[in-house]
Order: sequence, then C-alpha cells, then structure tokens
Amino acid sequence: KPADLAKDAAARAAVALVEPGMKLGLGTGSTASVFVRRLAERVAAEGLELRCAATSKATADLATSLGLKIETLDELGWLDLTIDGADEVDPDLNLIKGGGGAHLREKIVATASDRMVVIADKMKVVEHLGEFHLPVEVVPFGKEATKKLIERVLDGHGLAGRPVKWRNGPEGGPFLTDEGNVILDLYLGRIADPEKLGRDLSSIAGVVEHGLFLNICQLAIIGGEDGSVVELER
Ligand code: DER
Repeated sequence: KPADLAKDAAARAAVALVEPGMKLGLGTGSTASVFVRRLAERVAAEGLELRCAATSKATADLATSLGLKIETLDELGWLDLTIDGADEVDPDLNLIKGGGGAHLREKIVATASDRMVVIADKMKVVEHLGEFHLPVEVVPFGKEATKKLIERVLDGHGLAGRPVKWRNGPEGGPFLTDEGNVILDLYLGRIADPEKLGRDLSSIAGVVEHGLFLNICQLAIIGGEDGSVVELER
C-alpha cells in the first residue's frame, strides 16, 4: 500500500543515519517497526556493532526476534540517536505521539538521546496539532478525579466539552501501558497553545505524561509513496 511504501522509504533513510558503535533508541508503532526490520537487515549484512534500548515491550520483542541486541536504558545510560514514529508533526517539528500507548517510555528514551529523529508518512504532517487525539497517561489511583482535573484544564484552554475517553484494551478492559497505567485520550480538534497545555496537564498529580513532544525532535524524515523522502529540520 502507498503508506507502507512511504513508511519504508522513511525507515530506510533513518537506517542510513546509524553509525557503528551507536547507542540507539528504538521507537514504537508500525513505522518504527519497519525501521527495526530494516535496521536488523543492515546489522546482519554489515555486522554492525550497535547497542539498542527499546521504547516498549513490543519493540523489544520484535528487535530481539530479529537478532538485535536489546539492553535497558540504564545499561546504556545515554543514547546517541532515537528513531521513532509520530501521530502528528507540525511545522516546528512539535509532535503528538502515543497513538500506540507508549509515549511515556518514548519520551524518556527520546529525551535521553543526543538526537531524536521522527520517521513518518506525509499524512502525519499537519499545520496545527490536535486533530489526532492527545493521549495522557494517568495513574489508575483516583483516575476519575484526575479526569475531572484534566477537564478543568481543558476549560481553561477554551476546550470545554471536548470528548475525553479512557482507552480500552484489546480484551475490552482498560488499556494498560507497560508501566500499568491507564490512558485518557483527549479529542481536542486544535491545540492553540501546546506549550501551555503541556505544562498545565503535567501539573496534575495523577497525570504521568502527555503525548505532546515539544522541542524534542530535531529532524523529521517524511516518506513518499514513490520511495522519495523529504527532510524537515528544526
Ligand atoms: O504511539 C506512538 O507514539 C507511535 O510512534 C505513533 O505515534 C506512530 O505510530 P505509527 O507509525 O503506527 O503511525
């Protein structure tokens, strides 16, 4: 499918950024998975020496199954480069992430890296963040009270009444993150002031982390269906 060709083009361009001996952060989601597969091919072909930290159990399992060496972020300490997908990329390379429910570990890994590069197809490029739902990871304890506090924050941003929904898991119960937390998805439509919204959400005790990645990504590689890529740099 065209989007798969675009994801593969972006993933292959990102593999070319990897240098021998690098400590790499491996993202989560379908585009990041294409990157992991293409990276594993290069490692096998060239005997590339790499040390990798994964942003989710799912990515760790995929990478390990393909012969990549996965270590914990603590074993690696700090990373040279993280490659990850995104749900939205705006002109300032600010992102919404978390569609796959891994944005806490993704943000930890991305900010523990010298460089974070996003790979995506062009559908992810937007003028303003918010069309895609904004995920917020919430501690289960007191989650309904936390939801009320989040709704109060949204009121303050002129977003009163926007739908907010607890994310359901595959078995129908609540979706649980790798950390055992739950996720509230905020359907905002357009976020006028992402910086302020991020700060306000983070100030709520029960909020663990939100999916706004601000001033984190330095380069976005946008794949085209024809195998071409466009690089957006900040
Ligand atoms: O959940 C995530 O943050 C993923 O990286 C998501 O943002 C992109 O997933 P996709 O590559 O499957 O669209």
